[in-house]
Amino acid sequence: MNEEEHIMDGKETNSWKKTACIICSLNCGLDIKTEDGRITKIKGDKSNPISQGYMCEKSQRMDFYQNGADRIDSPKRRRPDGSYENIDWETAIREIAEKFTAIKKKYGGESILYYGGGSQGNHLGGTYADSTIKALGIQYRSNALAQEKTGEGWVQGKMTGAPVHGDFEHCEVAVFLGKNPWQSHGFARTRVILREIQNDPKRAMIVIDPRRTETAEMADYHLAVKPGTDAWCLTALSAILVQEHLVASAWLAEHTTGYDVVEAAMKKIDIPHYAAVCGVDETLLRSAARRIASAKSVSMIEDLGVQMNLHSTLNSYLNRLVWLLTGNYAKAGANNAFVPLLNLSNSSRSASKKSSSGKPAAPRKWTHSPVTNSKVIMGLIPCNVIPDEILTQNPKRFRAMFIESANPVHSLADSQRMRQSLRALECSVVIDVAMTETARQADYVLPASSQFEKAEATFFNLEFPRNGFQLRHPHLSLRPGTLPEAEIHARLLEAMGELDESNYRFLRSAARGGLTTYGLAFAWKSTRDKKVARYAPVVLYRTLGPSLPVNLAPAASLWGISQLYVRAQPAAAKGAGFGGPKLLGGNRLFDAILNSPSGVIFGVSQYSDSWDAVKLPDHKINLNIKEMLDELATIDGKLPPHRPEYPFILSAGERRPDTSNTSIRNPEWMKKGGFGTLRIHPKDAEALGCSEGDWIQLRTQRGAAQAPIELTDELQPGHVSLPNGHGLDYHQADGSLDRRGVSLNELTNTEDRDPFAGTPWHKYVPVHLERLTPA
Ligand SMILES: Nc1nc2c(c(=O)[nH]1)N[C@H]1C(S)=C(S)[C@@H](COP(=O)(O)OP(=O)(O)OC[C@H]3O[C@@H](n4cnc5c(=O)[nH]c(N)nc54)[C@H](O)[C@@H]3O)O[C@H]1N2
Ligand SMILES: Nc1nc2c(c(=O)[nH]1)N[C@H]1C(S)=C(S)[C@@H](COP(=O)(O)OP(=O)(O)OC[C@H]3O[C@@H](n4cnc5c(=O)[nH]c(N)nc54)[C@H](O)[C@@H]3O)O[C@H]1N2
Ligand code: SF4
Ligand SMILES: [Mo]
Repeated sequence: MNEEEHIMDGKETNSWKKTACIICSLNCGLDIKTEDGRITKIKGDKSNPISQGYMCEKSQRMDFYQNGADRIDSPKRRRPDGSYENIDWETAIREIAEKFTAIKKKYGGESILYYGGGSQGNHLGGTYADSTIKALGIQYRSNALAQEKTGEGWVQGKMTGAPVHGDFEHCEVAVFLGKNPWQSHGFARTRVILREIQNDPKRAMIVIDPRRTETAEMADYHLAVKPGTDAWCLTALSAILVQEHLVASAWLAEHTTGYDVVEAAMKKIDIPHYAAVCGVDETLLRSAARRIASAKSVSMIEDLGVQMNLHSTLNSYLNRLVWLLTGNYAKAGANNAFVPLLNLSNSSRSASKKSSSGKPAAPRKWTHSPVTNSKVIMGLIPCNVIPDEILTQNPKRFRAMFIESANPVHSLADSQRMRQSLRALECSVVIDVAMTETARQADYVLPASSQFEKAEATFFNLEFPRNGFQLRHPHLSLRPGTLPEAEIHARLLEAMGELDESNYRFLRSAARGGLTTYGLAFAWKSTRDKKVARYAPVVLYRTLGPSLPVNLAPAASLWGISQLYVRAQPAAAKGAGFGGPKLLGGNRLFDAILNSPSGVIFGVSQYSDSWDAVKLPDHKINLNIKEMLDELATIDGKLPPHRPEYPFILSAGERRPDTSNTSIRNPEWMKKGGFGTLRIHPKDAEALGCSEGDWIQLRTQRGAAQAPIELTDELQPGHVSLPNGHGLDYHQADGSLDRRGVSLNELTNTEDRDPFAGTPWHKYVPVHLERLTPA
């Protein structure tokens, strides 16, 4: 693809073009206009089948991402003094291929950690990374999901084996646990639906959050727990359901196993005591539990307030008990097993079972990390153990890291140790659009084309019963010097000698005959050429890619994904019109994806399909997880720790209108209001001798920072909060550094983590506060 083709394709015309917002997992459909390489106008795309024109104010910031001053346009190699020199692509690819191949030979592929693979807006690159992972024999992976969703994933595996999503549009009662959807979103058309629930007297909203959030403000029941005490609150809710005989007994008998064990545990719970520990009035707890039990349907969603907190895996279990004890699964308005186009957790599972060092090895399941022996969940090692897996003399330590579309130095606990870890490796590579905090520690940095310059998509497709997917077309020319990830991975495999023309030629000519010919040719070739099957994504890119409409080559892996989907999910595919003979159904779906710039409905399910999705014997849900009930039995004696030297609890990472993880780096996008304030209760401020806007010094066990304060009685006394994603080292075009706000993970500790899943306790960081400016 070249510049000329772009112009001929009419990309830079003044018309509205379909794309999506890249800031959060909703990826709301957008119509944009572009001019001279800039995104100049943005509105909601009414024809997007999922977002239907909905968007929030953050969508207006796309050009801050597209034209960030610290975007990179050349591969870079680190010099011994820590500065970077530009090198050409050929040198970069050759050196990276050589170094990683040598590391694989010397220590085995299990010594290389792959991190990332896509963030809130871009998952296509990760489909090609799969080929590099296989070529290098990489066994261990991690990404942001392993610092929030793995506890939930583990519990889910034990209870149903299927990921679920609430049907907030139709539920009678919505429960938000440690989740502030007004700001953070999390289900389609969030604010519209929140308003509908708020305005309908027959429906109710329950919010469990220590803070009176925008969502809590709208709620009928706000259970303002003390920070870190959700396990007591959720246990009390289940205990009330059991002790007041509010459980769905017939439903439980028909659809679940293990209720007797749960019932026995909940009968023992001293409800007034648990209410006192979590600080919620017992009467309010009881009325919330009764409201849940009396509702025709309940949808419940949990997020970082509990997933990055004490007892996080236990909380995920207790959350599920609340809606399962009341029968809220597999029906309209309740939680259902959505049908994904590509399962994000399965896709991150490593495939090869043998040692890649060339020596014969006993088949091994890569179920635990090599050094700390931490559980691999959803195919991922916990983010919090990464430094311990590197900064050690253990011979099994990681020797190299491949990082793609992620900023772990900034986003993972203990930035200082993450920096040390990267520098301790024998080789590290970062693929990113910008010169991030992580890129600044890597041996090689490869510049990716932006999400508006290449075909892109995400697999955050969580809707039920109608599920949709959008392939976004590129609308701006590739920035010179950058490449789409598909091309980067293809070049890496070729440089490693894994693929060449002999693997491609036949398939490339078959592709000219159309998808049916191609499909038959692919089936034939992949049985004769093992590499075609092994490296299918890159092979698709190199062979089918050139036959796709201009600039859509990086969408080629979606052909394979469409084929796998129609085979794995024939009922949902048929429901959406992609049934029939497998190859043809897959081809029709792929065609529809290519030709539906606003997105396509790829699956239509029945509520009863949620039962088929339950992977346990007889499709029955298991309620009895021994590890969780054992932990539950101990929490009484383990009240959240209080350390007198660090008397406040910091929520390190609140979602606000001015946060977007780190996808948007230029702090200029936040023009109004106090940027990066530490929110604090007026009484606490007074005790510290501070008033609005004063600067405060924060000190944790791990580090220190400074921030201006913002007084609010939305927080409880003793609880303070800082926004996520701030404190970036943003370099302006003239090279000057613009650093605003607190880089939170300079304050956090990797050891503060959940004992099961290793997820961090970022919402519970003990902190010391002191007024900075003298009174
Ligand atoms: N604006 C914006 N939206 C985003 C993002 C962004 O960066 N900016 N990021 C996206 C991403 S990656 C994610 S994962 C989601 C996260 O979305 P959320 O989890 O909803 O976001 P947070 O604000 O981090 O945390 C939610 C709530 O947890 C509460 N909380 C703190 N301590 C406790 C506690 O002890 N118990 C309970 N029950 N609650 C507690 C906080 O008060 C807060 O209201 O947001 C997504 N949406
Ligand atoms: N203390 C604390 N830490 C937190 C949180 C918190 O609340 N508190 N929140 C956590 C959560 S929930 C999450 S999800 C993580 C997010 O943290 P990460 O997973 O590290 O994700 P992002 O910060 O969004 O970084 C994404 C990177 O992708 C790059 N990028 C954008 N487009 C492209 C592209 O097309 N190609 C490539 N190759 N790169 C691209 C961006 O420049 C950016 O560097 O942060 C976590 N960290
Ligand atoms: S930030 Fe999230 S909710 Fe807002 S427009 Fe973007 S994708 Fe939609
Ligand atoms: Mo996240």
